[in-house]
This record gives sequence, structure tokens and C-alpha cells, in this order.
Amino acid sequence: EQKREWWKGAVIYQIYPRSFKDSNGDGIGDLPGLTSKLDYVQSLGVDAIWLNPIFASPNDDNGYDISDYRDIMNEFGTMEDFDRLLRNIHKRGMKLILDLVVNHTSDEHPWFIAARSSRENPYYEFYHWWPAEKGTPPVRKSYFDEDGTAWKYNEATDSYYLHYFSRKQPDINWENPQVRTEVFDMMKFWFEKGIDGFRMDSIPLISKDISFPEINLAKYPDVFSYYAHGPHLHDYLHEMNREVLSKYDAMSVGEGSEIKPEEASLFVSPNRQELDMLYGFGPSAIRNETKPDGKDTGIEYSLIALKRMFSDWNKGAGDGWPAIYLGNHDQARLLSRFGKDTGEYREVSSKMLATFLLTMRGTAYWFAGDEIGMDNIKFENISDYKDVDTITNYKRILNEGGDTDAYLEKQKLIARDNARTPFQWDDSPNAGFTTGTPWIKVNPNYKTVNVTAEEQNPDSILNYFKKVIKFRKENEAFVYGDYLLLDAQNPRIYAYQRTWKGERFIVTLNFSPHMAKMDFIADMKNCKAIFCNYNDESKRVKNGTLLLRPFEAVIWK
Ligand code: TEU
Ligand code: CA
Repeated sequence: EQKREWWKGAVIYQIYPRSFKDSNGDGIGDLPGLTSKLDYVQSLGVDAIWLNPIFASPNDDNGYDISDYRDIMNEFGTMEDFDRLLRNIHKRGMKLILDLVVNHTSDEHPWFIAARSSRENPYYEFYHWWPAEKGTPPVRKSYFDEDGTAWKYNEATDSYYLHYFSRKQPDINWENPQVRTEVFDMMKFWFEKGIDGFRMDSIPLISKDISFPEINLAKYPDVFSYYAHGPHLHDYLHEMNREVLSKYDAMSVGEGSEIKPEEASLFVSPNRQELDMLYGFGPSAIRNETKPDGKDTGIEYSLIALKRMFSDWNKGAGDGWPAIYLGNHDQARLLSRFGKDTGEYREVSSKMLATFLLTMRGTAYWFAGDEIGMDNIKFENISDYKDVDTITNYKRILNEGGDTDAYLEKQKLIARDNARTPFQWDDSPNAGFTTGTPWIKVNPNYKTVNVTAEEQNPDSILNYFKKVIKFRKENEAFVYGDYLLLDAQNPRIYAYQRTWKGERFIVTLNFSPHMAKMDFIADMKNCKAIFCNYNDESKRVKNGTLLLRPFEAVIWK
């Protein structure tokens, strides 16, 4: 049986601080703004807040490029503002998780400024270099670079530094024990302040084969092995656990970039003493890369693959604990990707997705704004985008003579900025986010999609979200119960059973915009429908077959 840590039954509410609430009219969300909205966060019934990076940064990648790990980003406020925020979160019985970004720093971090000055500088060894006398560096691609390459030439040292992300995000060298000591001391600094855990950015990338061999897919078929998941990854995580995490009441969740479900328990099995949870890139891979299961499902990806993916991660966690999510700041909005963001099924599909995320086995990660049904803004012009990902890749495609129109069309569906538009508080100008000019455009649907309007409507997405959270809290089976996938091959319905201490629940979710059916499993006849995302009853069972309306979610007991 699972040990009962607070985070297992928790709903973790992820806030992108830049877009949550601006307190001083400069158009940028900040810590005082966030503090002023804690009553709202608490009213949702969530247990913890995960904040995207709030540390000093030149903001090439909105805080994922840190120039001082022990200071607050100027635009977000001061250390006093942080202390006040933390106190107010704790006062409300909630927890605070910060983002740990230690695969790379900003190129404006003092370590890198020193490192790039000369090969003799002691900080040179804090980063990864390819000396120019060895010739052209081996192919390594960057996620965010207009030239595509992850090596950038540095004149003063006559060598290339490695940057998997933008050229303003040089990768740090974890092989160097001094680097690890610095990182661990920095983590302690924040735990001493009283934070409750870390979400660890790009964590499988911290260890890499630093001989940087030429990529040879015949040798390792998985290209990711040339980039990350290096020989010392688990040693470093274990060391971090021993030196830091184990000394505090600390929760940890890793961003499991490119990690396969069957590798998950290597990170999260309690006896390995590494991390508490890990989440993979599955949801975006399914949505963007899988083909629909057949014609007429109305689903643009494979629901069968999605079900398999979640089931594999559940199993892959082994005696550790799964993390459940469908969207975050790196992906387009949940409703636009897995539901319908226009038309008659907007609300019901949004409610169905909430039912899913909150009845699965594992800690639920919820991205702020999804609870009111915020959706993709679908920018038309490159000039509307602020994200280094979209902008650098646009330039790269332009340089390569590629099809920028097709690229922009695709960005409407997948761009990260879709999830980063300002939070919609009310129908006043700029959705009540700022009195100034917002750093990124507000979604024009804020006139109807906003907190104030939804608080007043008992049938709103927001009120449904609160209801499911309450339901989850009242029924332990949804936290600790076993998970069993039912009717795995059904192309429209995701159905599963949760059993716990003699109690049994069955969750049936129609992910399609059409009616869907499922054979009633033998003893389901005795089950009663106890929870539903439609208000009115329907005739659900016909000759032993269950019928679900478009995007209908029903929980049975
Ligand atoms: O993301 C890691 C990551 O691999 C991303 O590049 C992801 O594939 C990309 O967003 C898809 O477009 C983390 C953070 O979550 C992300 O916001 C940062 O930009 C990135 O690390 C660098 O720190
Ligand atoms: Ca501000």
C-alpha cells in the first residue's frame, strides 16, 4: 500500500506568473498581483501552486534563462514580495512549488560571463565547450535557434558552447562537482525559506555523453541518447536527494523530456531515492503525431493511443507515483486540443476533460485558466508571438527557404503562446489582468469567458471544476484506488475502473463530438450513475449497451 504523502491526493495548480495578474500597470503579471488573487486560487479547492520561474532573468525564454538563482525577477517584484506570497499561501493551507531550471543558465549569469572570458577562467569548466582546434562540432540541434544548431562560437575562448535551448541558455556541466554543490546550495536556500518542493525543468538533460560522439543511429537508434539521459543521470538525482531533498519535507516532480513510461520507475521508485514524480511528453505527442483511429470518430488523434499512454505511465511508475496532466505552459490549451473550443460542445467538453484529470490515479497537474475554459488565441501574425520557440523557429524556416505560412498555420494549433495569454478575470478592459498594455494580447473571448461571469453561473465550467475537486476529495478511491483500463479498443470512449477497499467506481468518458457506445461489462448492470457533466438525465443504457452523448462524462458506482 502507498505511503500517504500530502502530494499524492493533491491537485497542483500551475500558474504562469507573467500572465496571471499585474499589480502595477506595466502589463506584466507579478508576485503582488498573484498574492492579491490567492482567495480565488483557494476557492478552487486546489492544494498547491507550482509557479513557473520567478528568478532574475533577461527573459529570453520567460524566466527559463536565469541570471541569478537567489533573486527575484525585477518585473515580478522583490524578495519581500516573495516572502509575503509564501506566507499568504501557507496561511491558506496551500503549498508552494518552484521551478528548478538547472540544465542551463542565462548567458547573462555571472558564471557564464566569467566562463566565456577565457579558457583559463575556473568557470570555463561550468559549461560544455567544443574547442575550435578540434574542427566543426558534431551535429547537435537546438530547440530554439534560428541557425538550428546547439553550438555557438565564442571568440574569446575560440570554442563553441553548447545550448540545447536558445543561444542565451548555455547548458551547464554537471560532471563538475562544483556545479552540483552550487545547485544543491541554491536549492537549500529556497527550502530554508520554506518552499514545499520543486518542479525540475528538462531534468533528463543534465547528464549527457560529454565526449559528444557523432550521431550514429545504427549504434543507438534513439537520437535522444546522444543528447541526454547520460551515464550519470541517476547518480546525480540520487545525490541531489541525499544532499537536499531528503533533508526537507520536499516534493519533487521531474519534467521527463523524452522519457519512456517503462523508464519512469527508475526515477520515482521510492527505494531508489531520486524523485517523487515524473511526467512525460505523451499528451503532446499523441495530439500532434498520432493518426485518428478510424473515420467518423470526430477525434483528430488516436484515443486508443492516448489511453495506452496513460495506462503505460500508470504501470511505469511501479511502486512510485504517477503525475497526470494534459496541458501546461509549453502546450496549446487543453480545450482546443482535446475538446471543442467553439460551438455547442465547448462547455461540456471542457467539463469532460476536468472529470478525466481529476479521477485518474496520480497527482493532478492543472494549468491556470483551463478551469474557466480559456482556449487558443490562434495568432495570425508572427509579430503577435512573444515566444522564443515560435520566433526562432520561424526565422530558421525563413532562412532555410521553407514554408512560413504553413508554419504559422500549425502554430495556431500548437504554439506555446496559446497557453500564455493573460488570465481572464472579468469583462473589463484587458480582462482585468492589467490597467496598462498587456505584454501579450488578451484573448478577445474574455467578454464571456472570465471568472466573474462563471462564478455567477451555477452551470459554468468553473463551478463544475470545483465540484469535481470536491468529489475527488470525498472519495479516496480516486486517489489511492487501483486503476484498470476497460474496453481499450473503443475509439471514442475512455473507460476505467477505480477500486479501493471494497468500493468500485467506473468512469466513462466520451472524447468525441458524436454519440458513442460501449458494451456494458457484465456486472455494470448493478452500478448507478452518480456524477455527470450534463445537467439532464438521458436514457443511457439500451439492450446492454451504454450510450454516451457527445463529450459526456459519467461516473458509476
Ligand atoms: O521544456 C523542455 C522542452 O523540452 C521543451 O523544449 C519543449 O519540448 C518545447 O517547449 C516544445 O515546444 C522546458 C520548459 O518547460 C520550457 O518552457 C522551457 O522553454 C525549456 O524547458 C527550457 O528551459
Ligand atoms: Ca507588473
